[in-house]
Amino acid sequence: DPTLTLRGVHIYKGWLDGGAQEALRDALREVVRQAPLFSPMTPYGKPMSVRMTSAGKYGWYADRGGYRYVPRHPDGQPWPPIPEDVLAIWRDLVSDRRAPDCCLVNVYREGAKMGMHQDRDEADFGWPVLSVSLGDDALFRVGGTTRGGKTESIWLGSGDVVVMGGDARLIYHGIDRIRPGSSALLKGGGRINLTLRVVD
Ligand code: MD3
Ligand code: FE
Repeated sequence: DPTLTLRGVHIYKGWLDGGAQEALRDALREVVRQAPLFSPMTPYGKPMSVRMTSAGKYGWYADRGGYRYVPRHPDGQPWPPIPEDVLAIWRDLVSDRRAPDCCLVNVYREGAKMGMHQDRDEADFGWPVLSVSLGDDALFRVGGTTRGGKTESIWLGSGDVVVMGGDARLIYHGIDRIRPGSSALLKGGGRINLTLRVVD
């Protein structure tokens, strides 16, 4: 059962123990080796402060032409496979009948943030989105299904897993800031967030 539920968002505090976090970190090092991090461009032509890459059938990509899922890294190669440890978290908390198509890897250094947005580039909002936090703590903000309106915030720590399904699937959410130095998991500090999604 979730540790707590905030506006329909289910939060599993400390779902991954230290050893599982280290194994995931090491598997992601291989993903980043095969699919280097890049800074997506916003429609305004300013790069996002979060660096990204993906694993799976599709990766999320943004440039001045907009946001979309694409089958290849910007360097031309297909995205690497989603690590087995990551798929196991999805099977345990979401479904063993369908695997996710995309594992988006977001990397936050000190000062990086993600503005309030909805995740609506997927074909079927019936599938939840699952998020895994690794490394430094992050201040996660959730609102409602329309822009503006009241919001609530919660700190996410390393090993926490969040599942957004049902009415929560289309809520506005973002990351206001990270707390530098709060975790020793990642050499050089910072935070990694994985989001798993069914795309098509
Ligand atoms: C609530 N990432 O990649 S994960 C994203 O920590 C994104 O990097 C943030 O938002 C991060 O799109 C937040 C938590 C999350 C992810 C998807 C959601 C919360 C969500 C979809 C619907 C509602
Ligand atoms: Fe999002």
